[in-house]
Amino acid sequence: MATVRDTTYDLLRDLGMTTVFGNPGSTEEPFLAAFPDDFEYVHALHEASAVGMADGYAQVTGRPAHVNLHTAPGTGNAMGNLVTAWHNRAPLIVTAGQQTREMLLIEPRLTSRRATELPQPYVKWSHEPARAQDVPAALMRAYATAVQPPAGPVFLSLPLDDWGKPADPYEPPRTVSTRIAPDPYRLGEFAAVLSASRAPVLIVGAAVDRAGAWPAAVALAERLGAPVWTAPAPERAAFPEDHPHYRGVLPYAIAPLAEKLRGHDTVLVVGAPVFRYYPHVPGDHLPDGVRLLHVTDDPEEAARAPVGDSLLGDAGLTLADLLDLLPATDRPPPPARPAPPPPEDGSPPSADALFAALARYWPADAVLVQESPSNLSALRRRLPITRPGSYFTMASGGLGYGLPAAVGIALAQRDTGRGRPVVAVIGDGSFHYSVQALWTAARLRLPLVVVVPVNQQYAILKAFADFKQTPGVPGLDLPGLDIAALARGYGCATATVETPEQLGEALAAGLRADRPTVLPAPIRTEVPALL
Ligand SMILES: Cc1ncc(C[n+]2csc(CCOP(=O)(O)OP(=O)(O)O)c2C)c(N)n1
Repeated sequence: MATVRDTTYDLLRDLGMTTVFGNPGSTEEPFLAAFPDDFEYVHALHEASAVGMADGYAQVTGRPAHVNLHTAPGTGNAMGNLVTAWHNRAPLIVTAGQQTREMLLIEPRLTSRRATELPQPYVKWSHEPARAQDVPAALMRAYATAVQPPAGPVFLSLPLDDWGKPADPYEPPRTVSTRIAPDPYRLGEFAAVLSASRAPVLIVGAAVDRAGAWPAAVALAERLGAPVWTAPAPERAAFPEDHPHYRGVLPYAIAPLAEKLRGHDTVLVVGAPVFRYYPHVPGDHLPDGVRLLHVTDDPEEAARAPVGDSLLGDAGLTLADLLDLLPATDRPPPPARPAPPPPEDGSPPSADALFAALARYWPADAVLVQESPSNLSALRRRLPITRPGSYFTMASGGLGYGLPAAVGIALAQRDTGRGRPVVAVIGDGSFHYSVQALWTAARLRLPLVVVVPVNQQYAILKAFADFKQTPGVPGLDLPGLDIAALARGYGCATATVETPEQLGEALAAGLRADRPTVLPAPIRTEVPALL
């Protein structure tokens, strides 16, 4: 007779979820026992890394990823990157072990108390099945919940004695839709506002990339003759950043953002929150008389926008529909952006000079993973993203995502056969939050290159302290860290990049290697302004 375990593996197989990211414990062993040959267990040394890898993997494969965690402590360790997965809209099925049902009443060691509350509010659904026989159907419901818009993580707490119980008859997978088409009447209203607009501007966000809708965004911008901005702090790039209409990433504060929109009468935001602000710089959200139209597939995101009218819809479907409805205009295209001046020389180099070199040696099809807070604007200025699916970072503000995400992204590049090179730029502070992901990359022999700009400080926090005029904050310096030794300890190749020119050779060698390479690059320590 089939057990709950047999039926669950059959369902996982039929759902195409044969990769499990995790870190095992005794509460998971009955599930993992006799692990099937056609499944792959991606062993992370810490749960934050398991979740970050699964998130990157899910985003690149475009399919949900399974993470298996150890009861309460494992779920706790995973929480930071679960927050990120929620904001990233990453469809993760997170399962965690639970103590034996028969003993739960007396709360033995490794009981997860109120297990379903633990990951809240950063999962779309959290459940501990009432009966062992419900585990496969709960998994199906978890899957259906994770992939429907807005996609995101779900959580199942699974008692360890459930796996050997007799199963109900196997139910093959159900399917659900993953895109919301916009209401045609309201879409018509949006199109009418845009066609009557004197000076429209388009603001795009990560959902445009998730929807594979770069061509539609470009076509709409050209149809409208509109300049294009990326919404603040984007987790993915959504528009070719070398396109003549492209203006850059909007600032993440209320007043400076509104200032950039001055002169326009209509703002169309597609696939981003309105807006992802960070420091509080009070002011009007929009210049006087500006009308904002917001397209999102998330009713909560629509509800919490401080200004504007919203239309619920998938970014790609809505852009395509708007294109059908909007006539050509004779509005001249906006003037092209001036190229940045060459970076200044110096030793150690500035972040700007380092990234100018990175751009020179950048393989055209490479994917950038970014977690380098104070150097972000220099990186984005020097290294424009010109192809879809080429830029990933966290939408949450939580560190410890970039390094494991890069491992998951590199694995997905290999598993999907796309084989695009993956380069991560990770600050010397950010490097430590999920550093053990390097070991998994080494075990998997992934040719991932990690460039670490070494400024020996939390520069962004110094910038924030300057901005808020809060001097004397402790814990903002990072002396005495040996990045190369850590990289070697986890099985990576490493070489210090002393001058920007050395980056070319080091990068090419790393991308040819059969293991990850970490490239610490000392940079100047001046603190860039927050805004
Ligand atoms: C999990 C987590 N802990 C702490 C912080 C606060 N924090 C934000 S940026 C930062 C420093 C990042 O340092 P580094 O990677 O060296 O980048 P730099 O600012 O120097 O460019 C810290 C500690 C955070 N965002 N997330």
